[in-house]
Amino acid sequence: MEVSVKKRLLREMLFARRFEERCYEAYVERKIGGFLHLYPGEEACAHGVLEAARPGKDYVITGYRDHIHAIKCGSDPKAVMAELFGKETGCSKGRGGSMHIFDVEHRFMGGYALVGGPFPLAAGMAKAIQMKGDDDIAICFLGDAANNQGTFHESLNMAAVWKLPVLYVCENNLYGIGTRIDRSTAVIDQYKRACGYDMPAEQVDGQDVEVVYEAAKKAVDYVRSGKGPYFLELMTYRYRGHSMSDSNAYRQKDEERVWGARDPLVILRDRLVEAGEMTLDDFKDMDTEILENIENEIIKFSEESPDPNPAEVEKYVWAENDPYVHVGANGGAA
Ligand SMILES: Cc1ncc(C[n+]2csc(CCOP(=O)(O)OP(=O)(O)O)c2C)c(N)n1
Ligand SMILES: [Mg+2]
Repeated sequence: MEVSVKKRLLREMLFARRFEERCYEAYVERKIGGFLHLYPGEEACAHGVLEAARPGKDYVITGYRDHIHAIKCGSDPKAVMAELFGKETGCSKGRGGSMHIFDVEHRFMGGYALVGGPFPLAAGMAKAIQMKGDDDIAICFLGDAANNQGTFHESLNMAAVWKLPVLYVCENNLYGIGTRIDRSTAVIDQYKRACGYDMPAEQVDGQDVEVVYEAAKKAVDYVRSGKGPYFLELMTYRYRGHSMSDSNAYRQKDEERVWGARDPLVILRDRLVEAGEMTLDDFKDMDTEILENIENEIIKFSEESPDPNPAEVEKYVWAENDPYVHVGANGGAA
């Protein structure tokens, strides 16, 4: 990987870390409400995989831990933050919040609250790509616990039967909310489960963005060449609790220390510093610039944006034209 790409990835991952930490603060300040699932610790996963693909052109879908995937696809961070603030300028017009980031222009297809929901949706996107004869691919990110849903098995089976251009990426952070993987899952190594659907699968270190990139490049090339689906498992760790309502009391401190010592930003930063490509001061300057940008541009924009107009509460509701579910002004069915 070229030095310029490594430096850009370091900047993007540092931005992702600071963006998410600022979300945490804004939640504590009650500027963000509802559910909030953060990504610190897992940055190398989204960045390594999408760097190897065509972000903004390939179709990307994930679960509720979704802000950073959208931004890497090209979504404006201001529109993502404004969405979390519930503002009209948000990418889902403030109606969705954290779990429902969506940006069709950059082919970021969401943001889903239902665990396992994106597996079949990604297969459907891949089927559409295949029918159109395009060389795009669909990339579906999901967690380790999601693989215990029936949708995982149904989707991987059909993806293999139809040789769909879909890359399934498992962000294995060892936990589904407070349940450690060995208490919920018979087969611990997730990549082995994909073998039941006769597709190539690999497990790699999800903390080293270069390792993720190399593995993803192989996977993306395979899928794009029309050979069918591929399953990539990335071993990673989230630093915070599952969501803001999780006090994170169930993990051993030793385990947190081991993973904390393999921080994806530190791994890449130290590699660049040791190679003489940057200094620690350069890194600090980068950090200061990013923090200022988040505060002066992104947070300011989100705070100053208008709330949605309550009179438009039904505006983007798909069912609004259905006479059987629409509740009219008189309170009865229209
Ligand atoms: C269909 C469904 N069942 C249960 C839940 C509750 N739930 C929310 S997140 C979660 C755990 C998912 O863990 P994992 O897939 O490993 O993703 P991670 O949060 O670790 O990124 C569960 C069970 C849900 N949202 N949807
Ligand atoms: Mg998990």
